[in-house]
Amino acid sequence: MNKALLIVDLQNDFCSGGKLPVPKGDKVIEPLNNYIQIFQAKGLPIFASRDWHPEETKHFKDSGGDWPKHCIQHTKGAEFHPSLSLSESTVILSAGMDPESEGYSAFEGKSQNGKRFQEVLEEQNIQKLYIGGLATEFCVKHTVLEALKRGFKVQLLIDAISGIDSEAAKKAREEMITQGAEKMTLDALSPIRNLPAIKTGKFQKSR
Ligand code: VGL
Repeated sequence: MNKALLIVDLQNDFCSGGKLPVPKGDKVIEPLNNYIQIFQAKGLPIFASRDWHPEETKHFKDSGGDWPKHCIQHTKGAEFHPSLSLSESTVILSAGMDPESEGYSAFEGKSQNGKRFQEVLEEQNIQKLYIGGLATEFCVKHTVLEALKRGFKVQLLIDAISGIDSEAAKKAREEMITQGAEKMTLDALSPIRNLPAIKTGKFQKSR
């Protein structure tokens, strides 16, 4: 089964100092960088979705929506967080471009060359997605549920997601699991990474 990593909306506006900061949002960057490293080492594809809104959309408060303006195309706030170590080969999916849609799901996203996410996944015969990012109860949830609905297997990276509201995030997590997502952590994916490094001196002494 072909696997891929999908990082959802790790953008400046959802991190501290941004327009719609997710509390503890920055904390998922380090584990995500570890997942990136693992997938890169195995030569597996990595996708990063981004909220990519026009100046005006029904998603924003000033047009009757729920949210302050955030992740406006080509602004600093819409850039991926500088500490996220995405490589050149990462496929970027831009979502939320339709002013008539909330655009929460990465499946509404399109790659740089205009292909729908579903199309890109089919081309590479990817059937299993490892999903982490922000925010648990919005873009992560909508993306995970949509992936399951479309028949993909989903591994939810529970050590690399964070929500805006902790109760809502907890509920969203439960819903994703009930619908068929499996919980995944760094330790479970790559236990070998967490072994303490061998200290040569000690090693020599104990022989
Ligand atoms: C998101 C709230 C508003 C998300 C996007 O990326 O989860 N949340 N827009």
